[in-house]
Amino acid sequence: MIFTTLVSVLAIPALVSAQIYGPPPSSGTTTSAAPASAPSAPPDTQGQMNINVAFNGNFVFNPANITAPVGTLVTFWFPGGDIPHSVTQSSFQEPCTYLTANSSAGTGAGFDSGLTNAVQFTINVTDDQRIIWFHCKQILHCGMGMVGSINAPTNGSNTFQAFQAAALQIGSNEVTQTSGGPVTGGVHGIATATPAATGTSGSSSSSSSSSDSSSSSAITNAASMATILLAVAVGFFLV
Ligand SMILES: *[C@@H]1O[C@H](CO)[C@@H](O)[C@H](O)[C@H]1NC(C)=O
Ligand SMILES: *[C@@H]1O[C@H](CO)[C@@H](O)[C@H](O)[C@H]1NC(C)=O
Ligand SMILES: *[C@@H]1O[C@H](CO)[C@@H](O)[C@H](O)[C@H]1NC(C)=O
Ligand SMILES: *[C@@H]1O[C@H](CO)[C@@H](O)[C@H](O)[C@H]1NC(C)=O
Ligand SMILES: [Cu+2]
Repeated sequence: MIFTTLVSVLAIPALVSAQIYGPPPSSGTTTSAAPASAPSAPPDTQGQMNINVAFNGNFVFNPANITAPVGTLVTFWFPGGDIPHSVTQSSFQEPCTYLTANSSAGTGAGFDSGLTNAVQFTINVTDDQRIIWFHCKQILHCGMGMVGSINAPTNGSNTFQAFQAAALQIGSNEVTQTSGGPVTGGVHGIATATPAATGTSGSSSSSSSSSDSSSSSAITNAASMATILLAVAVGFFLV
């Protein structure tokens, strides 16, 4: 009887997260960054560069700044686990804000993987004389320095280091961005496909798992993490 009650209580986090995230979570209760279930980024090859998202469970891209000639495919490798991340294009002026179209500059909107995990997302560099800035839109991650750049100079005022410093300056004042799901296209580099589940090649039709997870907002994810932690705490109290 007590055992049954305990099991039901411990099942709550699984049910809650299943409702919010869509696909069922992997077994076991996870209260912190789960070990990556996706393979980490492979070594670069000719014309193909790879970046780890949330490398080793830390809120960073690795490498965070690369130099990539036109035509290079840059693939972002997202880990599994309970915390979705994103690769969202932004600008040097506003590191933690999605880059919207600018008609006076003649530029379109930025690329955005949407909040997701256990996927790959690929950008094709279309102009290596301009800088591609990006960040993770998960709540507070950008303000903690989860930003990156492609083709930023290594000296002067527009370095990756200056960009990351600007994001850290925003810190916890970061404005929460909702995830409307993935956006293809981009400026100076384009995503030709939405994120694809790890192990499969890019596809223009998004898989159900990536679109489900990326349609939840950052707030929903934070709230669900809080619920899970609370339910686990109640479970331990009963023991
Ligand atoms: C749009 O582009 C123009 C010209 O490059 C620039 O001066 C302006 O600041 C941009 N607007 C925004 C909102 O970024
Ligand atoms: C990347 O974009 C270039 C044009 O900038 C194009 O020639 C090339 O085919 C694209 N590569 C892929 C794999 O789509
Ligand atoms: C700045 O970097 C450029 C290449 O990005 C290099 O050509 C130039 O020599 C550097 N200048 C200094 C002062 O290091
Ligand atoms: C990345 O940024 C660091 C710090 O600004 C700099 O030392 C390094 O040279 C950069 N690497 C590339 C490939 O731009
Ligand atoms: Cu993140």
